Amino acid sequence: MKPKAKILIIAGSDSSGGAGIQADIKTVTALGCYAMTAVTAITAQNTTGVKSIVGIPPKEIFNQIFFTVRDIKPDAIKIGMLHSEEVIKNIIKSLKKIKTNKVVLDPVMVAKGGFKLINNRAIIALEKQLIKKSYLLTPNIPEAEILTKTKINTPEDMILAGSILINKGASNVLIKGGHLKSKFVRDVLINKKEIKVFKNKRINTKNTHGTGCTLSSAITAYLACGKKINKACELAIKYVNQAIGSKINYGKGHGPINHLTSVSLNKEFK
Ligand code: PXL
Repeated sequence: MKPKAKILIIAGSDSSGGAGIQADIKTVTALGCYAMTAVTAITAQNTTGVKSIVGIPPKEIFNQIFFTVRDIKPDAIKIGMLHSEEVIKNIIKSLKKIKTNKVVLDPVMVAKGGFKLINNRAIIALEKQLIKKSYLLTPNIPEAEILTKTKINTPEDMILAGSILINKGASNVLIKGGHLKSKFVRDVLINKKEIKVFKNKRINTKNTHGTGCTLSSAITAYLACGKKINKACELAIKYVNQAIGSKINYGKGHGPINHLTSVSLNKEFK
């Protein structure tokens, strides 16, 4: 097959391959699209935790974006880990050079083992300056709590937090419900017109490293292919659930999900 659409991914590297830009590239590819990248930071990590982080200089992040998109135009953009205020300022500057309003912002804050991936000034810059540039914001519950200064214990709390984030300027917000303890996972999509709840049975496994990165990249791929926001979220959630369910069980800690769940090889490559 030929790629259906072109995606620019702006995110951090996860050496273990389960989350971050590695998860993003795998997802975009496994869903039939072409992935371009701007690396924001490099983490050394495995499934048991993060060892260290090195930020890429903001000017170099800008250069990766600017030089890449000058040549190949992306149909949509996915933004993940942005560790500092300076990086966020450069991302905003670079977005002005790109003619797509399909920007999906995953406000990455903490890695699975609890390691902080963003500093406090960057959280403020993200909240005050970047949310309003995004077509879709995809926080999990702890991220939504920080961005809205509310406590989220129920789906109703998620809806309230979602509406606060819409008022901060995002066109759509998908709050991911995986952190609430319940038999069913409810992800809530909100915009100015409607509220949609995606309800799925929880899959019991410790191997959920990279689910957030994967979900936001999958939505970006579907949006780039022309799907409407509801359908893009529905299909992306289905992809992540299948990827979790296929249980590859790598590593001693929180292992990766199976990004290849959507792929089958042609006969000549077997
Ligand atoms: O899952 C959030 C995330 C995003 N980006 C990078 C990460 C992680 C989690 O570990 O390492 C680079």
